[in-house]
Formats: sequence, C-alpha cells, structure tokens
Amino acid sequence: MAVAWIRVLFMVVCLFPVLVQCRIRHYKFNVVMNNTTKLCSSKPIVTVNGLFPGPTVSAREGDRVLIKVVNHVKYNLSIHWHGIRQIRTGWADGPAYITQCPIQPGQSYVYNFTVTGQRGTLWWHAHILWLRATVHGAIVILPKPGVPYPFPAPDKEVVVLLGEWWKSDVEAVIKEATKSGLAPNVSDAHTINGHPGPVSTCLTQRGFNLPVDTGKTYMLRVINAALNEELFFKIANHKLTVVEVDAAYVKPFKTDTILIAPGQTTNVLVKANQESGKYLVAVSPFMDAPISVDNVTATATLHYSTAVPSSVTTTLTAPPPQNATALATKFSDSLRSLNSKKYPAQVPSEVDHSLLFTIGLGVNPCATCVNGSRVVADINNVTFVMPKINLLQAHYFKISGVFTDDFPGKPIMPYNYTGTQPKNFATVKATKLYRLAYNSTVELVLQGTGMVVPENHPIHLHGFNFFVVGRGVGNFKKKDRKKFNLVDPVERNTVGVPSGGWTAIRFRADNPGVWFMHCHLEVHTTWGLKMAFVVDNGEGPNESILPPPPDFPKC
Ligand SMILES: *[C@@H]1O[C@H](CO)[C@@H](O)[C@H](O)[C@H]1NC(C)=O
Ligand SMILES: *[C@@H]1O[C@H](CO)[C@@H](O)[C@H](O)[C@H]1NC(C)=O
Ligand SMILES: *[C@@H]1O[C@H](CO)[C@@H](O)[C@H](O)[C@H]1NC(C)=O
Ligand SMILES: *[C@@H]1O[C@H](CO)[C@@H](O)[C@H](O)[C@H]1NC(C)=O
Ligand SMILES: *[C@@H]1O[C@H](CO)[C@@H](O)[C@H](O)[C@H]1NC(C)=O
Ligand SMILES: *[C@@H]1O[C@H](CO)[C@@H](O)[C@H](O)[C@H]1NC(C)=O
Ligand SMILES: *[C@@H]1O[C@H](CO)[C@@H](O)[C@H](O)[C@H]1NC(C)=O
Ligand SMILES: *[C@@H]1O[C@H](CO)[C@@H](O)[C@H](O)[C@H]1NC(C)=O
Ligand SMILES: *[C@@H]1O[C@H](CO)[C@@H](O)[C@H](O)[C@H]1NC(C)=O
Ligand SMILES: *[C@@H]1O[C@H](CO)[C@@H](O)[C@H](O)[C@H]1NC(C)=O
Ligand SMILES: *[C@@H]1O[C@H](CO)[C@@H](O)[C@H](O)[C@H]1NC(C)=O
Ligand SMILES: *[C@@H]1O[C@H](CO)[C@@H](O)[C@H](O)[C@H]1NC(C)=O
Ligand SMILES: [Cu+2]
Repeated sequence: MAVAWIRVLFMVVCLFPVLVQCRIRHYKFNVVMNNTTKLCSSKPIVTVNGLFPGPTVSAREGDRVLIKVVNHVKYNLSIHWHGIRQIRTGWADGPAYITQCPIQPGQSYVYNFTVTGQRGTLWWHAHILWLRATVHGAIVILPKPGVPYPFPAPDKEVVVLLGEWWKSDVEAVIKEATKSGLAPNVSDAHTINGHPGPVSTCLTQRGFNLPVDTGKTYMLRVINAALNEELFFKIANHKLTVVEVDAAYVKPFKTDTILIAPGQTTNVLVKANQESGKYLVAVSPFMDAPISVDNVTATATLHYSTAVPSSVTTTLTAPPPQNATALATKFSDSLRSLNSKKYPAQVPSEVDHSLLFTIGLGVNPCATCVNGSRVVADINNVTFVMPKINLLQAHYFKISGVFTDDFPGKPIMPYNYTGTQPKNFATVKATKLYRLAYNSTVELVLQGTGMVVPENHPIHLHGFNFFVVGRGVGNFKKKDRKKFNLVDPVERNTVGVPSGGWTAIRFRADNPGVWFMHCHLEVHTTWGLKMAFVVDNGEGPNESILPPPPDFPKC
C-alpha cells in the first residue's frame, strides 16, 4: 500500500521534471570474458555482460545514472562516458590515471552522474590500454518528457556502432608495437554492430541487417567506436539527413556519405523511399596521408520488409576512395549548430586564453627498439607521461609531485609547422597541465604538424562541448580569425584537425575539475598525444567539485 502511494507521488512529482530530480537509472556492468563470440575470428574478448557491442545505456535529459562496474577480468579497468559533461562529477569521467585509479581485478565502482543539458547520442568505452576495442556501447539520451525533437519524429530509432576487429588479441598488438617502437598492426576488418559482412579476412560472413518498411523514417544513431580509423558511412540509393552530432542538434542537411571520426556520433534520418529490395550499407576508411590503414570495407544491408529474400539482388554502392579529402572537407563544412531559440549556440565572444597547440608525431631515442628510436606523439612538443595516481585526486587533495601546471600555451620554438620540418624530431616527456580559472573562456587553435608525416587527428576534450569556429589548410594565421564563425558553429566534443592544417575551437571553462584532451586515434594517445586542463573551483559549492565517492578506486 505504502509502496503504491510512493509510486503515485513519484509520478505526480515527475510531471515537473524541471523542479525535481526525477529518475534514477541503474545499470550493472559485469566486465567478463566472452570466449565464444566467433565473430570475425574466434578469440576470447573482454566484454560488458558478455555482449559485443556492449549494452545501450538509456536515459532522459536530467536523469541521474548509476552504473555499477564489476571487474571480473585480469586487466585493470575504467570506463569513460564519452561526451557526458560530468558537471562537478569528474570522479565519474573515467580515464585511468586522469580522473580515477583503475578498477582492479575483483573490484567494483559505481559511476554516479547526472545528464545535464544534453540529449542525443553519446557512447561509453573502456579508457585504459586498448580495451575499448571490445568494451564499448551506446548512450541514448532522450529529451525531457514531453519535449519533441526539433525535426519530424522518426518512426524508429536504431543504434549503429562501427568498430575495428583484430584477429589477434588487441593487447598483444599494442604490446608488440610498444616494444618495437614502430606503428602497431592495422586491424583485419571493420564491423557494423559487431559484424563485418562477407569479407575474405573473416571467419563469419554475416552482416548486420536493418529491416525497413516502405514510407517509414528511421533515425540511425551512428557511433564510431573504431580505434584508429576515421570512417565513411553510406547507404546505396538513400540520402542521409544529418540532424545531430555529439549530442548537439545541427541544422539538418542531406548527404550521400557521412564522415565520422573515432569518438564522434552522428544521428541521421533515412526515409525508406526506394523500390522494395535490399540496399548495401558500406563503411570504409578515410586516410589522406601516406599511412597504412585497414582498407577492408564492412557491409550491412537495409532490407525492405516487402522484398522476398530469395528473389532480390542487393543494390550496391561503391565506397569513396580512401583519400577523398574534398568529400571529407565538404562534410565537415556542412555542419552548423541548429542555433534556434530553444537551442542557442552560446559561443564565447570574448577570449581569456588564446592558445595555439601543435599536434603531431615525433621520434625519441630508444635503445631497445627496432630502429634505436621510438615513434611518439606530442602537443606543443610535450609527450604526455601518465602519472602513477590520478590527476583529479592530486588536484583535489593538493598532492604535490604528480603534475605541474606549466603546459605551454604556445609552441616554445615556432617553425613552419606544415612546411619544412626541423631536423630534430625529439620531444619533452612530462606530465604538464594547463590551468584555467572557473568560467574563463578559451580559444584553442589546434595546428597539425608535418613531423614524420602530416595526418588527420580527431581531438577529444572531456568535460566540455566546444564550438568549432574555424578550420583551414597550412599554418593558422592571425587574419584567419576574421573568418571565424561565431554565430552558428557546430558544437561537439571531438573534432578532426585536417592533415597539414588547423582547427580552431572555443569553450567556456564552466566545469571545475581535471579534463583530459587527446587524439582519439588510440595509437596516438598511446604515443603521448594528450594533455589535461585543470579548472579551478569558482565561488561556493555550486561551482566546486563534489567530494569523491566512498568507493572511489585506490592506486
Ligand atoms: C573464458 O576463458 C577464461 C580463460 O581461460 C576463463 O577464466 C573464463 O572462465 C572463461 N569464461 C567463460 C565465460 O567461459
Ligand atoms: C558471447 O557472444 C556470443 C555472440 O557474439 C553470444 O551469443 C554469447 O551469448 C556470448 N556469451 C556469453 C557467455 O555471454
Ligand atoms: C550520487 O551522487 C549524489 C551527489 O551528487 C549523491 O547525493 C548520491 O547519494 C550518490 N548516489 C550513490 C548511489 O552513490
Ligand atoms: C603483426 O603483423 C605481423 C606481420 O603480418 C605478424 O607477423 C605479427 O604476428 C602481427 N602481430 C600481432 C600481435 O598480431
Ligand atoms: C588494401 O591494402 C592491401 C595492403 O596494403 C593492398 O594489397 C590491397 O590492394 C588494398 N585493397 C584495396 C581495395 O585498396
Ligand atoms: C587518391 O589515390 C588514388 C589511388 O592511389 C590516386 O590515383 C589519386 O591521385 C589520389 N587522389 C588524391 C586527391 O590525392
Ligand atoms: C624503422 O624500421 C623499419 C623496419 O625495420 C623500417 O621499415 C623503417 O624505415 C625504419 N624507420 C626509420 C625512421 O628508420
Ligand atoms: C611554410 O611552408 C609552406 C610549404 O613549403 C610554404 O608554402 C609556406 O610559404 C611556408 N610559410 C612560411 C611562413 O614560410
Ligand atoms: C622539443 O624538445 C626537444 C627536447 O628538449 C628539443 O630537442 C626539440 O628541439 C624541441 N622541438 C621543438 C619543435 O620544440
Ligand atoms: C560566466 O561569465 C559570463 C560572461 O562573463 C557571465 O555572464 C556568467 O554569469 C558567468 N557565469 C558564472 C556562473 O559565473
Ligand atoms: C546552487 O544550486 C541550487 C540548485 O540549482 C540552487 O537552489 C542554490 O540556490 C544554488 N546555491 C548557490 C549558493 O548559488
Ligand atoms: C593496476 O593498477 C594498480 C593501481 O594503479 C597498479 O598498481 C597495478 O600495477 C596495475 N596492474 C597492472 C597489471 O597494470
Ligand atoms: Cu592523432
């Protein structure tokens, strides 16, 4: 009886979701081996609850989410809720040794956070070693109750997770590379919801199949969970209408192909408006630098329910060429914030910190490596060294000797970043952070370099969304600022910096804590293309980090 009344009360109170914390979503993530997946190859993989891809976390904007992660495998573990702002709850962000110590074998930890001011598609993934290859899944955030999408509601929504599969154990792949100092092996196949489709490199020939009904509209929540590859995604004969990226609405536009970098999410509407039949879905890599990639195209099918399987042939589509730079640029340039009355683009107009970070590769001596040298990566010539205890804890409890806050805001030794490179490719190894006052504003120009080789880097910032105000080829110049879009730039959490070019972003440091920023190509993160911002508390408890939870993992 009492329970029933509480339930009624809860329902009534929930009619005013703005006033109260309405819902708590509970999830249990058992991290276990699955020894029998028999997907592209037969090998044991680390999974959440035995599933590959992992379970979808569903919530509504405003919900509190509690996820108990229990580590049943032999690896240290941590999970990142990619794109979740984590306002004042950095303890739940997840990157190992940045905001937490790992959850060790046999231990557990409850990630506790509230989804604030966001709705759309995000995702979660392991944030330690290369475990995210198989430990990942979608986060679907619906708008608050009664709030419609700012576009015609689709008839059905489908998560489409893109991944990369190695026949070998992924930890063996990165271990081998770390030992040799050279690049790791590329993957053997790409996957669409866990399946590569019929490819010669794989054991199974199964592909993901999406059944559709004529006349209906589908919203695909496309997520790039691949480790090292930016991907093109297209469907034969069907236009894709892009409506949201990284859980921020965009001005809808139609395209044949989307470009999606590791870490990014893209919601597209697809209308089943073609003749009944089967249509190929193709996922292939984008690489416009002389770097080897896994060039195996993954395929799936869109299958009209009225089509009889035995009597229809599949309408094919050719993937774009690997080096389709113009197509990639056109797609990136088409993205604009919705910037409506309800969803305004709050681009900082004044800038407190104007930063220039060079991003690229380097080479350091290594006596035990194959060439006597090791390929590394850096930001402003700093190859980030992971600390032994997490930075957030060191910041919160003022533990000295873990990091310094003298990360250079500009290159120490300026040069022609996209022209002739210096002879010396060496970098500095250090754990340096950049300090920001609460609510200060940042303009950050990410400048690609040509050291070793120029390459596209998808840069991800934790704790914030940023606005992509400009992008160009060659070196950033002061006059490029005149062309910045400060009206409706796309808002996101991961952005590609073009090969031999730059990207400028702006954000407001309105979230106290320690926030990781890194290349989302896992190989570059491993090599040291990472740093962190430390954002001080503002005034009073509402502008300060919450205390760490009682079960916070120890180092
Ligand atoms: C998978 O294999 C590992 C190592 O051999 C073993 O410890 C584990 O119990 C197996 N898991 C399952 C679910 O069979
Ligand atoms: C392992 O994965 C396969 C498919 O990939 C699934 O059928 C099976 O149930 C999973 N096993 C466990 C123990 O979860
Ligand atoms: C989650 O965190 C909030 C504070 O942000 C706290 O009030 C609540 O008790 C926590 N819940 C659990 C289960 O730890
Ligand atoms: C990487 O590729 C090389 C060459 O194909 C192969 O010999 C080696 O075993 C691979 N390494 C792993 C860890 O799979
Ligand atoms: C893919 O790469 C392999 C190895 O570099 C090459 O032999 C093959 O021709 C490439 N295939 C395509 C379709 O480009
Ligand atoms: C892309 O690669 C193809 C095949 O290697 C080459 O013929 C073509 O010139 C390249 N296009 C560009 C724009 O670099
Ligand atoms: C490093 O060694 C590899 C394999 O032996 C070789 O292909 C490559 O050219 C070498 N790179 C440098 C920079 O010496
Ligand atoms: C930088 O190098 C590029 C490519 O060689 C060249 O076009 C450009 O003029 C150089 N810029 C400066 C400032 O020297
Ligand atoms: C990077 O730092 C190393 C080590 O101090 C130095 O030798 C090198 O010249 C620096 N390079 C740049 C581009 O600043
Ligand atoms: C942050 O700064 C902006 C602009 O200076 C100001 O309007 C806003 O009130 C500040 N927010 C907080 C929480 O201090
Ligand atoms: C902190 O935020 C809460 C909830 O938004 C509000 O009720 C309270 O007045 C704020 N406290 C201060 C000191 O601003
Ligand atoms: C796991 O993490 C703990 C705490 O940082 C560390 O002491 C231990 O060496 C790690 N274990 C492995 C296998 O890396
Ligand atoms: Cu990179």
